[in-house]
Amino acid sequence: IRFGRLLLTGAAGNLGRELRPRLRRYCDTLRLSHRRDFGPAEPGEEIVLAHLENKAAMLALLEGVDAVVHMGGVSTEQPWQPILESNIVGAYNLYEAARHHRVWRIVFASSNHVTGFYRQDQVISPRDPARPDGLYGLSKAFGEDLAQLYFDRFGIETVSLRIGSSYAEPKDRRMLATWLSFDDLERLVVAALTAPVVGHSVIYGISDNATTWWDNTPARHVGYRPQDSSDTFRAAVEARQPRIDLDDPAARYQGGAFVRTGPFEDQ
Ligand code: 15L
Repeated sequence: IRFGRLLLTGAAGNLGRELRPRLRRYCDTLRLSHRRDFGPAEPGEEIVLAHLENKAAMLALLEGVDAVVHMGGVSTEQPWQPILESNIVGAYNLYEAARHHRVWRIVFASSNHVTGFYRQDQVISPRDPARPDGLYGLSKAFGEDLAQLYFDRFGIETVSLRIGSSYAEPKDRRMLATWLSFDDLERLVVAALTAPVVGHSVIYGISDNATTWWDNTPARHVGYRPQDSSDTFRAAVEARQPRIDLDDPAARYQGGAFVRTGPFEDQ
């Protein structure tokens, strides 16, 4: 499948930068958006800057778009105000604009922090209830609920990707379970864009790691087949981090350090 115009939000972010050259191969025009200037467009690209909380700007951003890969928004635990603006109001503005312009599919960068308060000795699936580990995870849970509402009411399809840890390499022991390689990120996004019927589907974004807390069986219809594994890095990671402190909640819960970081004033 090749798209006419694909929109990538958060194009200058960590994962946006990885997806930018990769997604160009799947469309005639890749529209790139971010809240701040990030340089010129390359051939086959167009740049439209927009703040997610600006409804008029979001309406203009989605005009003429076939599908959206929404990587934009706050991506770590932050104070309430930026989360409210980018991830709550911003997600609403995006779906309202999609409804207005009849955009048929959105790939939503959700996060494993929607379920960060499950323990690391539990294997859960996208069907288990949310257990956000902070305001950031909570805002992503809102985004997923929004996606469900816009499918049920308006038929706009979404695949919510509960991305684990997408970096060049796993950095610590937790990431042996949560790691998603950049090549697998591309496979995941392309599967989410091209699967014939998704309704609103939720899938964890992980490579084919031996250790895993997430069972993606309910999302097999998305057709994502990871080809990389954190196991390649296991020996090096374990040598670097020989011991884990089980008194530290970051070592017990799936959300890692997110379960004890946050804007709560008394912390
Ligand atoms: C996330 O949601 C963050 O965007 C990213 O910075 C990582 O920390 C990741 O989760 C993770 O859980 O490792």
